[in-house]
Amino acid sequence: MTRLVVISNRVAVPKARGVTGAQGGLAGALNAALKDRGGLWFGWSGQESEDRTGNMNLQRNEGVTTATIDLSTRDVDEYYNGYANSTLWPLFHYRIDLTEYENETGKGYERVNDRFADSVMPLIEDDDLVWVHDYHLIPLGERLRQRGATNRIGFFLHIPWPPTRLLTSLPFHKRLVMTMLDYDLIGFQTEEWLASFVHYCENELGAKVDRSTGQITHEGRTTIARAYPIGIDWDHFQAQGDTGEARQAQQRLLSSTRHRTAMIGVDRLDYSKGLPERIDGIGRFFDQHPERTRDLVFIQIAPPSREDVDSYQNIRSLLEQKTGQINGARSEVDIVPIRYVNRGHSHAELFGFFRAAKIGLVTPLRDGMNLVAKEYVAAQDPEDPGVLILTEFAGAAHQLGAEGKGAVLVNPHSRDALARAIHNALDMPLEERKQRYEAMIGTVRDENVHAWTMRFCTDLADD
Ligand code: ADQ
Repeated sequence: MTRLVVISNRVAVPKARGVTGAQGGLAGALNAALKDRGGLWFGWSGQESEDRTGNMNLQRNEGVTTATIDLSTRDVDEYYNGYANSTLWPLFHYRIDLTEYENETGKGYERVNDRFADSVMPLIEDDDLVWVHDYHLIPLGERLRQRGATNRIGFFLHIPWPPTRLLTSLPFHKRLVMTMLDYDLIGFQTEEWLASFVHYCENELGAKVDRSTGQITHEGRTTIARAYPIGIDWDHFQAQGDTGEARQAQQRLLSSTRHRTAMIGVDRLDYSKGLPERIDGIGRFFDQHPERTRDLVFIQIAPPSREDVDSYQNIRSLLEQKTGQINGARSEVDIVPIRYVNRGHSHAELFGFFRAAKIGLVTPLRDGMNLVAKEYVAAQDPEDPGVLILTEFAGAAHQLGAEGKGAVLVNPHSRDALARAIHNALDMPLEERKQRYEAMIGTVRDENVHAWTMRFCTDLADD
């Protein structure tokens, strides 16, 4: 089997033992694929120094080598906080109101992609399969080709691909997309994002597209673009659910909510996750059904992320303010309707919380896939499953909300729709909850992250 080289912004450096067992999720799946084939994982160490040191840190464990480099403070400002997280992330999540269009950070982004290419190129061998991940590294394939790489090189985008009319607001958008034609295979989370990409290639580049094969040809370059919906690490997550830590977490939540139904949200603190809109929807539900304040408690777990970016600081204070208003208006001596927890939890604890919560509220305004929705379903008791309320605008809705079965789909922008969905979920009979759970669980179990890795790598090696 050909060796695999994974390149992503950050590298999950494996522990000395039990690499996949300890991590789970994407990191675990990539490590498993790397271990199967033997391989290398390259990226940024997460460290920054005043001036870049040029040093590479290499570690080897059970057939997997990780190689990391540090970035300079300027690189982190321009590439990571700047172009990646203040330009591409908001734009690709349809938030041109939050998108910063700065040529300077764009140059920093290109410089760091060149730097990645320079650093990783000597580590790539002739027959290696190379798999580049996410919006931080869109031009990396082109940069590797410029340095002579003739390998099969694939790219997977974890976030949505925006509609053409939004993408054209980005200066130099053609230059960015043209770089993607140097990949042999491009993966998107859903057919919807794939269709937006194909639309752009046809209408803005004038590329020739063969929809049956996914082939896109332009100016002598051909790539293949397809949808590869990512899944959770099912086995790892189930094993987490079987621990004392998970059972304790479940018990803790159950005993603290007593006779009330617990409804849970778990998200990184990010404006794409629709958190203020979610709180507004809950507020509308309590306004419409004040007598049910004694029936429902909402727990939102949202650890801070990307705190160096301004728009992320604003979301935190907005959320605290909205939560405070509802709690101020509706609390009793023995009741607080919303609990807002500003820190992360282990997957074992999350499993326990998900199982204790009879409603899972996953309402991003836009999300590439959303693995929390799948984890919530995976943690349910088949004999007494909870209800998943899921945004229409996440990739996961394509798999879990089809034909009115499975998740209760909701428009996350509408307070009334959210309030109605909560009301519906709160009173849903056991029979319907079971039917909806049955409609989702097979997909969550079988279309897991290992199947996803296998599908992408097989196509990349074969096509
Ligand atoms: P994210 O935006 O980070 O990922 P998501 O897929 O929901 O979104 O979560 C990834 C993981 O983080 C999940 O395993 C979840 O359990 C964990 N997590 C989230 N909040 C947590 C919390 N409060 N405490 C502890 N753990 C938490 C990006 C894209 C998604 C896409 C993934 C994978 O934005 O659309 O699904 O990549 O491709």
